[in-house]
Amino acid sequence: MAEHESLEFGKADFVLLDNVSLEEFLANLKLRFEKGRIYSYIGEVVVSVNPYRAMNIYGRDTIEQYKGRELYERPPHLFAIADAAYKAMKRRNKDTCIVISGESGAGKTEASKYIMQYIAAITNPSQRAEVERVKNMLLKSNCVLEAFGNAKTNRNDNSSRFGKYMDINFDFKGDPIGGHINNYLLEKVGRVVHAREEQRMQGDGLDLFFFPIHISRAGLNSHIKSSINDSADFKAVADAMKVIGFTTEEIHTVYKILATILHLGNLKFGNDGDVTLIENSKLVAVLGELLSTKEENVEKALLYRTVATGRDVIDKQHTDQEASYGRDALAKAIYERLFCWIVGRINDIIEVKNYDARIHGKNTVIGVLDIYGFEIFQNNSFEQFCINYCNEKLQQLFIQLVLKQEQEEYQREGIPWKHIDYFNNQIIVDLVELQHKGIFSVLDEACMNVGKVTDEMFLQALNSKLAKHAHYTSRKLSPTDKSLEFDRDFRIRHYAGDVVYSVLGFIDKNKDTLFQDFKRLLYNSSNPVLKAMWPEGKLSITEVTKRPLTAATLFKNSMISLVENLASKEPYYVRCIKPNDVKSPLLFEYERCKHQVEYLGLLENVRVRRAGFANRQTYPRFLQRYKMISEFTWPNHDLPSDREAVKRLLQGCGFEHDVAYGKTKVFIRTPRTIFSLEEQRAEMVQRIVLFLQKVWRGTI
Ligand code: AD9
Ligand code: MG
Repeated sequence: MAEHESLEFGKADFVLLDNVSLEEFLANLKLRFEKGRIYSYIGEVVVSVNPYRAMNIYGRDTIEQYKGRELYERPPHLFAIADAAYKAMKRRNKDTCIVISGESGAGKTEASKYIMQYIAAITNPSQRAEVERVKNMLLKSNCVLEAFGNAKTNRNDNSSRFGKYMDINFDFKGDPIGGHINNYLLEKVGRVVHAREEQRMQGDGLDLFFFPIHISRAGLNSHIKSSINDSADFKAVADAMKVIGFTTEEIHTVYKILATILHLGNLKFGNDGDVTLIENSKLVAVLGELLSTKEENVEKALLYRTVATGRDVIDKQHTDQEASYGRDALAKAIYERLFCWIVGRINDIIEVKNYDARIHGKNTVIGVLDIYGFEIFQNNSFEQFCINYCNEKLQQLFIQLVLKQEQEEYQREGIPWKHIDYFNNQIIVDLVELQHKGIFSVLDEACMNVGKVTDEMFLQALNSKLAKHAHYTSRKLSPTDKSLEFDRDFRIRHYAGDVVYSVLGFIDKNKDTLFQDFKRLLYNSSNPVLKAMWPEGKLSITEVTKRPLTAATLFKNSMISLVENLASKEPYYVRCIKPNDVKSPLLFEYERCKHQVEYLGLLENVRVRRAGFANRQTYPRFLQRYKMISEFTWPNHDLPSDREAVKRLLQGCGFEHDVAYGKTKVFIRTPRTIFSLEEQRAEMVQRIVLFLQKVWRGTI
């Protein structure tokens, strides 16, 4: 429970609500938002509402106020949770993680950055140069990843199009010595192939890389325009890359790849009878230059594919449609490869080096997870499906851990536990990921079929397998359902709401194939950086036999290992809420917030926490805070244990009925008891202060 806040700002911890109802919860959330109190607690979970304005609460002075303090000693803040995770790691030698969730635009990425900044600010008091270097790298890496991995969407101007999990490693002193980033599925369609407006790229010296001035059909979308295209920001990204340790050659290759993607977007195909042609063939020479390969090789890879028929290898000409498809696949693939390569290079540079666990003991970790939030667009496709599945997985983890932890604590402390009902979204997780029956399996099966399988056939397979599933509907299964407009739609009832997905593109995106010819083209580049990005291009056509894992399988596997990893650490949670859809700092859209509070399970969270005991503290800590209110404990007690002393204190105050004594902690059921203890404490503190003042003045 946070003190130093008057009730004028509402209740700092939702556990203290008089009644746990949706109405009271929202009234409190709204009041706090309107008073500029964007953070609150549910026990140790931070609830955050996006303020959509600059808040003066992240500066050095605020950091100092949170450093080393207990959660309830200061008003709710991200810094408090970061400090708690840090303390747990340092004092108890535990790996911890901070899981930030909430829908698109709710403030996850901003929160993750403040958390990192806080950790950077409170560590390395002795200013060791190597630690400073590592911290600088960790912070700078964010800037680079955002430049390449974020984009403007309808929901968020700076939307994360990739999921990021970052481990920070600490030495035995608690100072950062390195880190590691895992990135998850980069959503690249909106970014590379379907840009909406004409775009320009500007920046010092970029002419060298033949950046096209007008990009008519495709290009990087407008976020790159506002970050990378603007020369100042472009320079900031390039500088950050330099600081991290990218070589000039590497940075130039990055420019060249970006220029390649932009030029590919302008490439048009046509045909002259049976012959497929590149209409603006001048571009091919530019591409050859950018990719450090011969013009004719580029042309050939764009227009032909090599196929093995028995013993023979022949060149088969693409139709102009196939060539267009290949061009888009190439643009997406090199963008994704570039992104993964950047992450890999950053990892090489920030990984822990020269740490000998035999001498210094195990190095411990704080992980910070910032992933793409739940999304509902006008048109939802495979990417939204993956992103929303990811959010289901995280919700499942929250349900399990928050309940599990609570349950375990009661058990550990020998206190009886009563089960609280909540919606368990496992059924939706299963709908997506279950072997043989889940949507991913059905999709993989469709993709495995030889012969032409269409998206519509995939939908039929879903319908026949999932007709009875409570969370699945399609137009065929529910012809009168107005939300399902087209025969190619299916709808999932997600924990966070209904989403209608169009199956168009599912098969293609899941196969995520790139013609081998392109891989060989890039591998055979004389630019060593580019070549290193495409090792599989080494294989000749007859050597390529293994079917690569599908996008869905890769994503599912990465999610499963992410969840395993998080579950193995001590988790801390930040639950972000988006107050409105118009990015307004003033508007608290009641229905939108209500919906989020509901699906995030926040009310259940409060109930579990209270069911429960609103407050728990170790015996020594409790005494430290309240010992002045009882003659048995002030200034010191002579009872055999702190536990006994706390018992005597609480008996003396008449709270015996409202508490339980665990092995190491006292559990207090109702918030009122805590209030009352706090009041008595405040009164005593004041009396003591008055007394001391008198002593000082010499009147006693
Ligand atoms: V997505 O799932 O990546 O699309 P996020 O990450 O949840 O989403 P983000 O952190 O990017 O959202 O926040 C969106 C915008 O809200 C930011 O660009 C800021 O303009 C604004 N925001 C969020 N948090 C804060 C804050 N603590 N203070 C001020 C904020 N502005
Ligand atoms: Mg984000």
